[in-house]
Amino acid sequence: MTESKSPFWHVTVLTLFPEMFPGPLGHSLAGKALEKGTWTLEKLDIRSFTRDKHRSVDDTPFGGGPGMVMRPDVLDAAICDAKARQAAAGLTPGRIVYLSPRGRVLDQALVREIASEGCLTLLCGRYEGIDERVIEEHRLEEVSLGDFVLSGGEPAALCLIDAVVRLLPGVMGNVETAGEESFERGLLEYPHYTRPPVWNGRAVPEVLLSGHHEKVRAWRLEQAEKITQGRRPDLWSDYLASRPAPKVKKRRARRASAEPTKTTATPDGNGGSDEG
Ligand code: 4HQ
Repeated sequence: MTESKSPFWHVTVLTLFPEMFPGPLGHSLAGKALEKGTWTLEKLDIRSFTRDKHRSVDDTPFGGGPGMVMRPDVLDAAICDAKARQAAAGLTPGRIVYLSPRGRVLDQALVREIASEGCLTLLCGRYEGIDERVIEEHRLEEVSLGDFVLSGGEPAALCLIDAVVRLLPGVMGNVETAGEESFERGLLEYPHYTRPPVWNGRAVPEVLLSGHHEKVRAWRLEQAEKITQGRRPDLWSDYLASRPAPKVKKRRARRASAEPTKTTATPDGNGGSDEG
């Protein structure tokens, strides 16, 4: 209980609202891990990099139009300071992410990538966004949480940090670490049940009470596949494309002879190709 190891991961957050961090993360597994020193968080208040009397971080857009744009000089000073502090802490500078609906949409693959890097900088914008030249100057990588509009990048930053931190070694105990989890396999979650076995006249599927682990596995996989196929055709086609042995009867129609492929789980036992 007393191990004090060096942190696995560092994040610097540039924001006008530093009090929003760690926010909800302080109440979860991520918060425990932060206390343990598994990861470190530095918050930099963008407003502290202003130099004028009014401490203004934004200005009106050239060309007209609604709203305000965050000033490049202020953001540049903040980003340079973030880099300098990381360097002083002996950290190898990692990517700098600007949370924006224009960016690559965050998915588990990107979360894994970011978790594998030692250091991340997140820039949270407000108003209409930031001066484009800052994106170019500092090679900001734009990342989006999804196709909707937030009032600021902070909630997106919190989501990204949460998703990354739960992947860090030692944060999640043993749950899901074996890649059992839905997105790790490219599938949505199978249905979960707990006590009581009958609730409001609704019984838990019998196979789950059978104690027959292989049947339970097969049932869950089948459910996960059905749910994914029905709800997320995009994930389903990716899954089909990346499976070691597609579930088609006419395998011989392809050049299957090249690889010793096996069929997936059959009702009568383990014909699976990806079991340990
Ligand atoms: N915004 N994913 C505009 C987002 C957003 C998203 C953040 C709104 C940046 C300036 N961020 N600000 N979607 O909607 O990350």
